Amino acid sequence: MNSLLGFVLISVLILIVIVQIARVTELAGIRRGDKETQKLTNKRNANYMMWFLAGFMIFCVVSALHYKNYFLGYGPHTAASSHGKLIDSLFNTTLFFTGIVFVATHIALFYFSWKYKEEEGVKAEYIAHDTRLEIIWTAIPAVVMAILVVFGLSAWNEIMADTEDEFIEIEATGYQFAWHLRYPGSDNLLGTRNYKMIDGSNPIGQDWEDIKNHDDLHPGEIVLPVGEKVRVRITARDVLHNFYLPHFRVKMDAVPGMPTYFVFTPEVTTEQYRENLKEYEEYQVPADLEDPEGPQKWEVFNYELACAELCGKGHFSMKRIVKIVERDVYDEWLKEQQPYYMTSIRNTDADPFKGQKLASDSPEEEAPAEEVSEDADIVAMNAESAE
Ligand SMILES: [Cu+2]
Repeated sequence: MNSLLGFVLISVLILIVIVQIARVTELAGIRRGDKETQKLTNKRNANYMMWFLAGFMIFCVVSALHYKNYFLGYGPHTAASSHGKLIDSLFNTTLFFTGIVFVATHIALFYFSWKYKEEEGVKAEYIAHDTRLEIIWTAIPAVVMAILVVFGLSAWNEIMADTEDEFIEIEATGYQFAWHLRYPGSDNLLGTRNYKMIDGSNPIGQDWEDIKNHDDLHPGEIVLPVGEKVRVRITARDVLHNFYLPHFRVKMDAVPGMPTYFVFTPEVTTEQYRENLKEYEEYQVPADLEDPEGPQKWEVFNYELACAELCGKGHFSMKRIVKIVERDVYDEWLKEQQPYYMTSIRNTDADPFKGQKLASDSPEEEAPAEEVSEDADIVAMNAESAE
């Protein structure tokens, strides 16, 4: 942070010095009233344009090459989901065409400033209209854009198609400022919600009359098995948020009152991703610079869920860890999670079934009763209804 500040300060100072020198030179020229000085300045400025062009182009290429292993889509950061590869290739196609335009227009911009600098006796030509030119600079971008749109649309339709196959459904609700995550529990069904029911003990407005809600889990992180299709239901509680899993190329707006979704299949476990990072120098450095003996960057890598919609001053804090694991580890983890209803709602005033027996809240395959809750009454009840 300090070195960055120093760099910015020095850059500003150098800029001020250059501007001051230029002003002094200019003033000296005006005092002399010299036409030659004017000519010289024009020439010098034109040459600066060419130097800037060369420097700028070299800077772009060198910095891109230097940082390529940090970019999504390059080096170790190839997509960790099956559809992500399609997005990456689409991105590279777009980059190819826009790259050509970027280089060509910048060369033209600075070259023309050099070539058409003021010269004595030369007057600029005035062209009001040129049909051929108009056709060329309309047709070429139109064709290129059409190609990109066609590719993009077909990829969009492929990626956004909802799934008929078997999938794991989870839910993410964005709010200022965090994600509330929900897993369907042992019945594999997410219970109904109603925003009017949101209160201190019911953060996403689950309807406790709906028994599908009784086994729903509220974990603090996303854990998913590798190679299995996941459908994420995405909603928001207050303002626009955006469900963004950069490493999986998953990105979808979270809109209050309008549920959206995204279907994807993670293909690389967190462990494998770390192993891939290990191969690259950039990640073989200490994760914490203050602790050179500590773990290296690749060792502490974690996938993350971010909010990609600037949603307020706590926007940055919406990060959540995402873990992709083998199926058995996932099953283990699932077993450890406790239904929110059982731990926080059951037999409180918010529970519509307070004091009543529930046959449905303990299906046979559910974890042993003592793991579900410490509450002795519930344990007894569960044992009863399981018979
Ligand atoms: Cu947000």
